[in-house]
Amino acid sequence: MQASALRSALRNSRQPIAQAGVARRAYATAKTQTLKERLAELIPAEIENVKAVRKEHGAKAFGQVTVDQVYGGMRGLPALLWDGSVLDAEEGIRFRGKTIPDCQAQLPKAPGGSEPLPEALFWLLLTGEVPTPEQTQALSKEWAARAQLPEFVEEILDRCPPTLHPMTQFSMAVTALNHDSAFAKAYQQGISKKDYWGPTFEDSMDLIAKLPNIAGRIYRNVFGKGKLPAIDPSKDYSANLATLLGFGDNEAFVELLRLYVVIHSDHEGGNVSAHTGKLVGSALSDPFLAFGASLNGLAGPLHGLANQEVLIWLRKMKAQIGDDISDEKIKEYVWATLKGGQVIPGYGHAVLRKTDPRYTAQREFALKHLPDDPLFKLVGQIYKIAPDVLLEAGKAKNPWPNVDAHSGVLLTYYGLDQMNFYTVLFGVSRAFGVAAQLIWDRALGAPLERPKSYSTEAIKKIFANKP
Ligand code: AMX
Repeated sequence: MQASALRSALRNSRQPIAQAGVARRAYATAKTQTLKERLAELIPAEIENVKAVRKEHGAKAFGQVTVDQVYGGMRGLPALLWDGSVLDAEEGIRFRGKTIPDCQAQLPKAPGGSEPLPEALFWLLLTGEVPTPEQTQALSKEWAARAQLPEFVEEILDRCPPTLHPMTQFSMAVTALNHDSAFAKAYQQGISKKDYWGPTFEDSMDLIAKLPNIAGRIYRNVFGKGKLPAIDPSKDYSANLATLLGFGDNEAFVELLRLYVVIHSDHEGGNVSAHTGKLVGSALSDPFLAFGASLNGLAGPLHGLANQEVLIWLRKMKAQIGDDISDEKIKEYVWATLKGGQVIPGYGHAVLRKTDPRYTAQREFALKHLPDDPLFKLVGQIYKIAPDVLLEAGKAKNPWPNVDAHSGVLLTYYGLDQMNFYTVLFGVSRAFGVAAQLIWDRALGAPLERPKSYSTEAIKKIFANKP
C-alpha cells in the first residue's frame, strides 16, 4: 500500500469504537456509569466489529514485506493491532482520533486548571469517548483508593542502593506487583477466556493507581528527599503524583504533570515500550509482568531514556561553551556530537517526519509559564540550528525534535533537576496506553504473538534465483 493511501486509511480509522447507537444512547443517560460498566457494554459490539472486519478484509494484503524491513527493525511493517492511538508521520499522534490540542480543548480539567486530566485520557483511550467531569473525578478517587503498595514492594524499593538506576528500581517494583495479580489468580482458578478482560482491567487499574507511590518512593529514596506523604483521596492523580514527589504546592507543576502524562501516554503500538507490553501480555503474562517489560524497553537511550540524555547533552554543552552561547557555537557542538559517532538526543524519530506535536505542546506550555527561562531559550535556539545540521549530515530521516527534546527543561525549571529520574515519569505515563491496549487485547482474545524469523542464510536461499 502507498504511504498516502495508508495515511488516508489510518485517518478514516480514527473513529470511536463500537458505533452501536443503543450503547451510545445509554451512555448519554448514564453520566455516572463507571469505566468498567461502560467497557462491558462496548466489548460485545467491538468483538462483532472485529469479526466483520476480518471477514471482509482478513485475506487482503497490506503490501510487500522487503528483506530490508526484516534487517531494518521492521520499520513501517504493518504487524500490530493498536486501538488507543494512531501515529501519522506528518501530523503526529491522535488518541482515539483526537490530536493533543483536541484533548486540551475537550477533555475534563481540574477546577481552575487548563490542561487535560490523565484520568479522562485513560477513559478516552479505552472507550473512544470523552468522560463526564463526574466520571473523571470518580477515576481520581478510585485510583487514590487503590494506590497503596504492598509492604514488601516498599521494602524492595527501600533496600535498593541509590546508585541503582531509578528505571531499574521502577521495573523491579512493577514486576513485583504481580504477587497480587487478579489475572494471574483467576487464570490459576480456570477463568474462561471470554472473561480475561475483567481481571486484566482490575490489574491495570491497580497498576496505574500504584505508580505515583512507586515513583515517589524511588525519587525520595534516591535523592534523599525525606518521607513519602500519604495519597490524598480528594486530589486528582497528577496532584497526588506531584505531592509525592514534593512539588504538590506548585499548581503550575501539577498542570505540567497533567499535560506530561497525557502527551507521553501512548504513541501507537510499534514503539519499544508499547510493543513489548503487548508482546509479553500476549503470553497471558499479567499486566504487571507485561508493563514491567515495557519499562525495561523504555529505559533504553534510543527510547525513553532520551529525556535524560538530552539534559546531560545540554549540560555538557553549557560546560564546554559557557553561558554565552552563540548559534555558531551550538552548530559546532552539534557537529562535534555527530562526528563523535553519537546521536543528537531528542532529535529524530522512527515514524515522525515533522516536529513532534508533543514537543510543540511542551513549547507552548513553556511560552506560557517560563518564557524567560535560559534553558528553555537554549532549547529553542537549538531547535533553529540542529535540524539543518542533521539534514546536512544526511543520515537521519527526520531532523526534527521529538518529545524528549523538551520535557527535561520543564521539569528542571520547577526544581526537578535529577535527570536520571525523568524516564520514570515517562514510564508512569506510558502505563496508560499500554494498560488500555492490554485490556482490549484480552477482551478481543488476541493470540500469542509469534512472527516468523529468518537467518541470513535462509534469506540468501529464498531469494537466490529471484530478480
Ligand atoms: N542524531 C544523529 N543521528 C541520527 C539521529 C540523531 N538524532 N536520528 C537518526 N540518526 C541516524 C541513525 O542513527 C541512523 O544512523 P545509521 O544509519 O548509522 O544507523 C540514520 O540516522 C537513520 O536513522 P533513521 O531511520 O532516521 O532513524 P531510526 O528510525 O533508525 O531511529 C531514533 C529513530 C529515534 C532511534 C533516532 O532518531 C535517534 O537515535 N534519535 C536520538 C535518540 C532519541 O531522541 N530517542 C527518542 C525517540 C523518541 C522516544 O522514543 N522517546
